[in-house]
Amino acid sequence: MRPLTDSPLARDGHVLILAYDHGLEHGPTDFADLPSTADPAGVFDLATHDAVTALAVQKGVAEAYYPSYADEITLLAKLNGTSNLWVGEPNSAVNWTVDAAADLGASAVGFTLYGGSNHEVEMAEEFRAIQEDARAHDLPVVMWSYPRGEGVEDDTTPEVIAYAARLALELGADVAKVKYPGSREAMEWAVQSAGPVHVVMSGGSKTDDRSFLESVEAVMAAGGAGLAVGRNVWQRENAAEMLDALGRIVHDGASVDEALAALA
Ligand code: FBP
Repeated sequence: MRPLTDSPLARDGHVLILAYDHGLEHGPTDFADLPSTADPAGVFDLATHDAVTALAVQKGVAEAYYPSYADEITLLAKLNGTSNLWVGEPNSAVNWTVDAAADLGASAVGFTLYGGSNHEVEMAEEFRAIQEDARAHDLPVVMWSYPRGEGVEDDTTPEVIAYAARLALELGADVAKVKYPGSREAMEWAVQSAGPVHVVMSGGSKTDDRSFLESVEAVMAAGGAGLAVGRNVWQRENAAEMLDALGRIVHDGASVDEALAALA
């Protein structure tokens, strides 16, 4: 387990990952309200913001854009992913090997595990191979730990999110990316359950400024390491200002009211 003080994913122990794998996971509808967001270059530009500690993208986007940004951006290679066109039990194709991601210059790798899916067993076995390859390359591993499928009625209850965080520890991830379980107390349970694994919140669909920032503040107060966020940043016209605000909470320990001052 690599502490965040020594991790390429963090600054001073705090994590602010910008996620942009939505073109695969959700499709172009995520770009419809702000069509400029379909262009990866705009999001790579955003990821050069001081507050961002890493950018998570899939292989094709990384191959096409990362070489031009290699000096400015820490690449988190998202190794598996599935389109929204898939209708079966939650599952995720492994699209990228650790070796190829390392060759491109990735500083960390990410993998989605759908605990509770009928495909959990094969996904956990795929994770094992990736985790061991990542250890060989000295790359930290972020688990998108998203219980869902037939075995999971509600994927954001405190019990499910604590279990999601624990799965990351049991299977050997360095960082657990989990959905917000609705309160600081529930997030504390997730953080405790993860032991030495660092827990970050998954951003979720775009919501109003205050509610979103309050959830981030609660995660930090609960002992979380930060967040990995996509739509709540780049779906906003004022995305850079939102990163200013997030940086204040995640890196500087500011309150929501102090952070809101960054949003004109
Ligand atoms: P958001 O902050 O936009 O929710 O992005 C986080 C993320 O994990 C992305 O990496 C991924 O594309 C998406 O959420 C998956 O969301 P879901 O599977 O819940 O629809």
